[in-house]
Amino acid sequence: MAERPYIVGNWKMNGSRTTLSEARAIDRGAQRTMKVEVALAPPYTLIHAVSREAGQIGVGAQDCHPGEEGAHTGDIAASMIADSGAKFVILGHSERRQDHAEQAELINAKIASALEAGLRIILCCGETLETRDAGQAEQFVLDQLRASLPKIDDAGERLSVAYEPIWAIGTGRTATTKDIAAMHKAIRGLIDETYGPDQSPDVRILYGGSVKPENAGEILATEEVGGALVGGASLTAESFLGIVVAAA
Ligand code: G2H
Repeated sequence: MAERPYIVGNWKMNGSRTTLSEARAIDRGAQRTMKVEVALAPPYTLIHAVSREAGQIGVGAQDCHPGEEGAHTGDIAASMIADSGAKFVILGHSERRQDHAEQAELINAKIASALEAGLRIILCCGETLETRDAGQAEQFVLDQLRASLPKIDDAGERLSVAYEPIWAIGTGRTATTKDIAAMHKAIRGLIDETYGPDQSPDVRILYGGSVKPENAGEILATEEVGGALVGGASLTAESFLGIVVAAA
């Protein structure tokens, strides 16, 4: 079993609210809490600067292009992200699936490219409220993962899964710990089947969706929750480090 909880900030496209000085403050705070693995995915424009200065936190990207290089105006390849100092990439986030109509085929190409570039992956999954209300959440999430879990021998090293119910993202609503536990248990079952007993215990399953200092302790104490992917509450060092402390 992965020993330390993994707390990852996803700064999304929050412009002036995402600064190098806030990243420095997060890094300093993380140095006081070695029991937790802390990471941050700033926008592309800050990856190089943050990774040059970071002493403690892992730095990653929020997405990558599936190709290695070429004429793709405005896109960033996984190898370029790795060259900037990033160590991981978030893929399959519901905001990418929704805003850019990303589906498994594209996400899988991105995963392959990221792995080739030596990056670790945080693969996101999660259902809509409609799907949950129809009683199909578990089947939907497992199908999403079945379609994208990479066939690799070192999943324990390279892969985390983030369960983020779409209806809980940025809404202030969180899933109940009962719902989280049930979904994470189902995901663990699939990861066991896919990667076997040697690798599976080290694949962390993160929860994401309105995690904040006030609810982090309870969520992180839930069975099979190996950490959190945090959006809004990662934008200030104060609230993000509140979550880190709750995880310790
Ligand atoms: C879910 C999460 C981070 P928030 O997208 O990935 O964002 O914590 O703002 O719900």
